[in-house]
Amino acid sequence: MSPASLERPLTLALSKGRIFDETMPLLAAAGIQVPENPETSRKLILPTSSPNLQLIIVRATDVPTYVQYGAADFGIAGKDVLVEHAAEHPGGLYQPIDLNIARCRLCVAVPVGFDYEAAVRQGSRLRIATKYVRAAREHFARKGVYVDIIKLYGSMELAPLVGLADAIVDLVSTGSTLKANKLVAVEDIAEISSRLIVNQASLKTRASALQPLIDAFARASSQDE
Ligand code: PRT
Ligand code: MG
Repeated sequence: MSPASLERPLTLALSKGRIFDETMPLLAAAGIQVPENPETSRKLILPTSSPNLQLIIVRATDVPTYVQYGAADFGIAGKDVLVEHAAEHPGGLYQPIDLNIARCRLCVAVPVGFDYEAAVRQGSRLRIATKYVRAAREHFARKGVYVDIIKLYGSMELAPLVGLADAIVDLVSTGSTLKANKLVAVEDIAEISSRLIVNQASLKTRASALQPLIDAFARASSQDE
C-alpha cells in the first residue's frame, strides 16, 4: 500500500564493460541516465537519474546469482553465462526478453593446421579447454565425439598453444583474438546475446515498477534488429 516513492529502488545487476556499455542506450530509451561510469568509479552501487532505479556492478558470471536470490530485482547476462548457471541452479529465473546486445558466437577453435574434421572422423579423443563446460559437453555428446573437458577461467586461447588442449570452446566476436593466436574457428555451437533476467518474486511484488522498464527495454532492443 506504500506509495512508490517510499519503496526501495529497483536494483538492476550489470557487469561492467560491454554489457554496461550496451545497456546504456536501453536505459536512455526508458528515459534513464547513469551519471557515473563503473570503469572510473569504484562504487559498486550506482544511482541513476531515476530515484526508483539503482544499478549494482558485479562480475558477469555473478549476475544470475544476485537476481536468483533477490539481491537484485533484475539483471542482464549473456546466454553463455545463463546456460552454465542453469546447470548448477535449475529454475528460478524468468527470462522475458532477448535484448540482442553483446552478441557473439560460441565456437570450437583449433590451431591453424590442425585437421579437426579428420580427428572427429577418426574418433580421436579430444582435449577441450573451456570456461563453458556444460555447453561444450552437450555439443560433443550430440556429435558423438569423446572429449576430456579441461575447465579454465580465462585466456582459453593459450591452452592449445602450450599443449594443454587440442581445441577450445570460446566466444568469438570480431575473430581478432583467435587470429592473433593462430587459431581458427572450425564449428559454431550457438549464437549468443544478452538476456534480461528477472527475479520471480520481484516480478509478482514489484510488477508496477518493473513492467514499464521491461516494456521499454523490449521496445528499444527490437528497434535495432
Ligand atoms: O572479462 P571478465 O573475466 O571480467 O568477465 P567476462 O568475460 O565474463 O565478462 P565480459 O564483460 O568480457 O563479457 C560479458 C558477456 O559479453 C559474455 O558473457 C558474453 O555473453 C558477451 N560477449 C560478447 C563476449 C564477447 N562478445 C567476447 N568477444 N564475452 C567475451 N568475449 C571474449 C572472448 O571470450 C574472447 O576472449 O573476447 C575474446 C574474443 O573477442 P574477439 O572480438 O577477438 O573475437
Ligand atoms: Mg571477458
